[in-house]
Order: sequence, then C-alpha cells, then structure tokens
Amino acid sequence: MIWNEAKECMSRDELHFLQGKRLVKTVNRVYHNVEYYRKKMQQLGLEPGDIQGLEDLEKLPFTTYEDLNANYPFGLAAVPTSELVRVHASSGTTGRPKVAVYTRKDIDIWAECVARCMSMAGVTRDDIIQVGYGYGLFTGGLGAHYGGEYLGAMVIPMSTGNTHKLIQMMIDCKVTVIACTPSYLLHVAEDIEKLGVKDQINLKVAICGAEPWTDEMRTQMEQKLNIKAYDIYGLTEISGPGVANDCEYHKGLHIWEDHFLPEIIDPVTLKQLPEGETGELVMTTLTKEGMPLLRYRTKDLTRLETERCQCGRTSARIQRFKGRTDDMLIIRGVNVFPSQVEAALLQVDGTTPHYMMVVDRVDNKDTLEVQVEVEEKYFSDEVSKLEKLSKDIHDRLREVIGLNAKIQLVQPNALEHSDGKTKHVIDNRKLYAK
Ligand code: DLL
Repeated sequence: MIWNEAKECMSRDELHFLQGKRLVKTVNRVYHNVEYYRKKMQQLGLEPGDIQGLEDLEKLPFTTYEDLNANYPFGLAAVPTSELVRVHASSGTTGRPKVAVYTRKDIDIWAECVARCMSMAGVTRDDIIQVGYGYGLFTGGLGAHYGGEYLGAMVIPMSTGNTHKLIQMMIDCKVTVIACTPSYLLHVAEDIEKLGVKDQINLKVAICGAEPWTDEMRTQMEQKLNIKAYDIYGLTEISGPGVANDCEYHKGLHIWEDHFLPEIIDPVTLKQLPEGETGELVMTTLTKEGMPLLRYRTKDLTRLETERCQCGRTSARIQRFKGRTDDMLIIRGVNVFPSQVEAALLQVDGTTPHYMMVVDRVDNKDTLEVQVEVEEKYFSDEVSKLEKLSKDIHDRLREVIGLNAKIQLVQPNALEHSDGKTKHVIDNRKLYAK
C-alpha cells in the first residue's frame, strides 16, 4: 500500500526539481543559522547563491561524525532551543554520543516517513503493532511508535528486555505487527517455539532494522513465524528509522528522496561515483529544521539503483549493505566502537591496552567476549583479585557501551601485538554481503 502516492511515485524529473528547490532552501537555512556551516562554506569560497540546484551539490562540504563531535551537543542546531522539542543520541567513537535535535515539524515528517515504511510493508490502521526496539535516546522505539500512531494503528510500547512478557502481550492483544531488530525477532521466534505457543500467535508482518541482516535470516523468520519480514533503515543523525524500507518485491530499500538526498561517494577520493557503483552512502536532509545536515557521511557501504520498481515507487533503492568504512559494530542492536572498549579498559587499574573483542551469534543472540591482557602479578595473586578485576572491567564496560560482555583475562603477550594496525575485533557473524 502506498501511503503518499503523490510523493512516493513522482517522476524522477519532478523529484529532481523538488530536491533542487529544497536543497537551495536547506543551504540558505544552514548558512544563515548555523555558524559552523557558514564558516565551512566561507572557507570554500561559497555563498548560498552559488547553489542553484542539484547540479551544484558537489560544491558543498561534507559533514562527518567528527563535525558533530566538535559541535556537541547542540552546535549544529539551526533554530533556537525554544523551537526544539526532542533529542535523540547514539554512540560515537569517543565518549561523546552523536546527538540529533528535532522541531515539532521534524517529528511529524519523521513519523510520516516511518508510516510510509509501515504502509509499504502492508500495515494499516487496523493493525496492532508491538514496538520491541528500545525506547529512550535510541531512535528505534519512539521512531517506530510515532510512525505507527501516524498510520492510525494501535501501538504497544513494549521496548526491550522481557521476552516472555512480550510474547504474552503478543498473544493477549492479538498483535499483528512487530517492529524490532532482526536478531531479536529470531530470538523471540525461538522462545515462541520453546513455549509451544505458536498457534496462539497472530503476527503477519515484521519491520526489522537497526543492524545488518541477511536474506537467510529473512527466510528463517518468515518460516518460523509464518510472517512477511521487511527491512527498515535509518540513522540517528538523519532522523532515525524510516529513511528507507523495502517493499514486497525486496529489490532494495526505497529512500524517501523528497526528504533525504542520497549520493554514493568513493570514501578515499570523496568523489561521487556513477550510479550502480558501490561506495559510501552520503545523505543531505532536505526538509529538516532542527538539525539539517549537508552531505552527511553515513559510513555505510552500499550501491543505489533507480530503475522503476514494480511496486510503482520511483525512489532510489539502497542495495545490500557491504559493510562500513569505520570499525563500528552493532551488537544486540547497540552501536559499539572498539575505541570505546579501549577507553573503558584504560579506566580500570591493572589492565593493559591489549585486548580483543570476539563477537558471535549463538542461538540468534549476539555474544561479546572481551579478552584483556592484565599485569602479570594478577596471575600470581589470589584468584579473588583476578575475579574482582574481571568484575570491575565488566561493570565499567557495561557503563560505557551498555552491554554485558564476557571478560576473559589473559597473560601479558597472549594476544597479537603489532607495530602497525593491531586487529581488535573478530566478528564471526558474517552479516554483510560479499
Ligand atoms: O539504528 C536507527 C534505526 C532504528 C533504524 C530502528 C532502523 C530501525 P543508529 O543507532 O544511529 O540508528 O545506527 C545507524 O545502523 O548507519 C547502519 O550502519 C545501521 N543500520 C540501521 N538500519 C540498518 C539496516 C538506527 N536496516 C546505523 N540494515 C546505520 C543495515 C542498518 N544496517
């Protein structure tokens, strides 16, 4: 079902005209309201008048996480605080999160984008949606929640953490749609099987995202739960979930191009790549008021296709993700950078900066083991000291990355050391396309 046919199915020419107009407006907005962008454009000898349409996009500067970090928390806001109504955030490479701010209109547009995604997955106002993404600073919970309500469906704000309660509510409320991470849904499916309650489940659709997943996972969840599963993409900086979603033909994720202008660039030369080539996805927001971003480097590697889809939508579609240009991992839906782990370890006395993160998926649940070299003396001391150190590291990591990791303390020099770039991650999950 198409939620907003006028926008979702406009011809590519009409779309480019609209994007050009909105780009010019956005450039004017940031130039006049965000000191950081004004300075950046001035350094490049650019004035708003130099940007007349899409053909001038490449003249504009990129925005990166480092820019967000330098302007933390609200330095990139383009309106006064009195006009902002919401803040969300996700982890950054350093201790500072990536923060996004929203005006009321931003929240409305975001909700419409999520509603379009849900509608694309066949969800209607007659559905009962259980939101199993985390609520809070993470955009998943509230993003899916507002989108579901915008559609007119009934939303159950389940959040994460209690699978048995989620399954009980699913049965009692006759839930028809679930929105959660794909790995969590597979875990839920297994618990449903274990509890022997499959025949009491009314689910028909799942809207899964926030982490990479494979076609095999889609097949598994569709078969186990007798549902149709859809892929939803987004990132905090750009708004949250609902930047793109796949339709029933599963030929890639349709981007809401009337709100987000995509490009694919070579992450080394930073030049735009011809259509169909794989590179880094870059997004310019076209309607955001609170924190508009010019050419934001998502660090996600993919390619785009624009030939018309059988569903009738005309937007560019994101193809399978191939990885990231940075070392961010998504573990149980949580973004984690090795640098955060390193920083946490350094705060605990007795550890060394030599560590290895081993990520795996066991029974559809992500596991994280952190192997840490500790000072020799701990191995000759009583066992209780080693145990205390292990607990201290565990607790510190939990505070910093928000995950419970299994800690394995090892002797000095037990891990690989190198003069060059030491490998700190072994990810056995193989979630990205080759
Ligand atoms: O994960 C927003 C979201 C919430 C999307 C719920 C979908 C559903 P962040 O925490 O800022 O935002 O993480 C953004 O997650 O750059 C991708 O690397 C990855 N990601 C998000 N969705 C997908 C997906 C939310 N469908 C980062 N497939 C992005 C692959 C995804 N990777």
